[in-house]
Amino acid sequence: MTTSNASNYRPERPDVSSTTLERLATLGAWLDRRRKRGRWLVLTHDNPDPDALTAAVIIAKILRQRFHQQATVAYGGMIGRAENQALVSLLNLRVSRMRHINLKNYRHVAMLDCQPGTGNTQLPPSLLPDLVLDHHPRRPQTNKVAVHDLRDGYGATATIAAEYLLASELPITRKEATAIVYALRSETLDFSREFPGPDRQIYDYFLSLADTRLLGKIQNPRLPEDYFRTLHEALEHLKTVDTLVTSSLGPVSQPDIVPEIADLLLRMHGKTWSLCSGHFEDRIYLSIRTTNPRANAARIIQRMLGRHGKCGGHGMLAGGWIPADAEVAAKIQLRLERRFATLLRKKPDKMLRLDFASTNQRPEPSLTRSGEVNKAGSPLD
Ligand SMILES: [Mn+2]
Repeated sequence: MTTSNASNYRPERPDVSSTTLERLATLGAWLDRRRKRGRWLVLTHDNPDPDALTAAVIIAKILRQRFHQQATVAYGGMIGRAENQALVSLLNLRVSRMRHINLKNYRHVAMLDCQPGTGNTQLPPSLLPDLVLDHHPRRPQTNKVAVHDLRDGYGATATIAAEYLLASELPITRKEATAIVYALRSETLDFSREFPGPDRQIYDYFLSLADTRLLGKIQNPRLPEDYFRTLHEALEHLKTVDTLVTSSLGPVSQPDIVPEIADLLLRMHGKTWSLCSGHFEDRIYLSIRTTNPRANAARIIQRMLGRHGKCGGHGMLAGGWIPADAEVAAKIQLRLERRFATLLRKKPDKMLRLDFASTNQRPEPSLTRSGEVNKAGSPLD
């Protein structure tokens, strides 16, 4: 076979695992026993990321087209990142905010990229979903869910959903393929780490079906002024000790900016752990990142928050929140920073402010006699 033109290259359709075929059949049989057509609420975790949004949209399609159900995708919180907003708008993902949803109108609930009892969804604790697809560690309540498929070796829940899509033999649109590709890229941080699951194979196949022009637009969206304002604030509140870097933000306009800053801080040379926190609607949100593939970020955040908060994550990234009024937020954030340092065996008293403003002061440009800015010495555009 010759593949002279890259765009003609089409990887083979990945084999669908027997587990996927079995679970899809289980879901079908379970629905058959219910006879009546049900309305499904397909729920992501709060402040959903591309993985959760994509998995939910794909599963809703399968429920509609393969099982002839009615399905609505919904999420709590906000879609904050500009990339994620672009994902939804450019790919026309049909998703609703939970505040516009009346739970009573739904017979069934599916949970994607999350599980019951974690406190990061809008499902009341008294209600149990009927379907759960997730790649996070198993929670005890999930054992009571009628149909559940947990694969913690997978890099993304969207990979599980993509397998279901292949197994359902429904036609795949370019936009769906694009969403899956973006979900896998962002969730695996561009495959910077290998996963034992079939993520890479699924990714390669769906990339060949994706719209790369739209993908580019999603990955490089226009950023609101507010993003730069928060970035500025984050840079003014950097602290570091040894390989740790932290930033505590005041009130933020949307909680997703907290993990976004944590991601950015981790890129700082010589740093292997980052922590960012910010206050939003009576909660302190915090995110931890590490470059160490053998670390357990989820455990660190759990120990930081104790019983007061809710959190989740994996080895290299974790996030969570604790309730806090605006007046006490800064104090608690400081305590969290110190606890973070202590847990990673650094001395909290050695944490120093990284003050960019006082170093590297750039002289004000001087005006020439004609009133023009003298550009001498500045690099050419
Ligand atoms: Mn996920």
